[in-house]
Amino acid sequence: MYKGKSVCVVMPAYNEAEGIASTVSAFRALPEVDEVIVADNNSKDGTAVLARAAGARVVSETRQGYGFACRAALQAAACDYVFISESDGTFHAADVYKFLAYAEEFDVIFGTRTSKSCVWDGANMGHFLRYGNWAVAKLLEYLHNGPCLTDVGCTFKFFTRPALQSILPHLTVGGSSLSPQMMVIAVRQGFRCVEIPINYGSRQGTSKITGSFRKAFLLGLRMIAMIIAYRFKPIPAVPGSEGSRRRRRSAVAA
Ligand SMILES: Nc1nc2c(ncn2[C@@H]2O[C@H](COP(=O)(O)OP(=O)(O)OP(=O)(O)O)[C@@H](O)[C@H]2O)c(=O)[nH]1
Ligand SMILES: [Mg+2]
Repeated sequence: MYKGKSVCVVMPAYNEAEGIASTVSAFRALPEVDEVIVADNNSKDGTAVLARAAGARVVSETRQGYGFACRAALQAAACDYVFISESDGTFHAADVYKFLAYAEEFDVIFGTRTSKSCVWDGANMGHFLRYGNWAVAKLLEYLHNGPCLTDVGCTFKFFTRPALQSILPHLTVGGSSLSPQMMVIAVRQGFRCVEIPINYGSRQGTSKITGSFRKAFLLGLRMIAMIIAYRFKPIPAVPGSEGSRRRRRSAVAA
């Protein structure tokens, strides 16, 4: 609980036996975190058993893919404040407090791993990934009138329950471009969004997405195509959101 709000952390997991137990335990060790939910994505290495033993609630997602697993994890969350993170030990559990510091002021908070001073030795964040994430985030910011965005691939994010309930039905990506889809929908629905720098460390276990230059490059292209395509899709601001108020103010002014 944090100031009367229940808090849960959800994470997708695909063959993360090496890091799952320590990752779950680190989040569970925070007194504010009420529940950790792991969406096991057909792991063959005992990830689900290890997650359960470490105290997580495990849900299964059989459709293979980062997006499918994240959406299953988010669907299972019933807390007031919902974090999404990763099960490979790359993020620091204590950074939950950085998000919570903004939780009363914002509906959706995105982490960014592109601040050099927060990137630890051994983290998979070389020049290509850092500037690539930054450039695609700037495209998203510009085309969708977002707040300052510098990392389109950071998978540590925070949602208030009403925002998550509104965003979830719009999520369609089953693969690795889910992160920018969540960002586009949150911004376009008019939720109060902000981005904050968080620590990014080395991963436990083997990388499945951005460990290879080719995979990361192709993923970047898919993200760009999606961000551009969404520019032409109508996504009305949710009534009562900051975006709808902004629009109403300009309508009154006109
Ligand atoms: N790639 C992939 N990841 C999945 C899948 N299902 C769940 N995941 C989880 O999604 C997260 C993202 O995959 P990672 O391999 O960490 O990819 P990444 O974060 O881009 O790269 P790293 O720098 O190695 O961490 C991990 O926690 C996976 O366990 C899946 O089908 N494919
Ligand atoms: Mg990772």
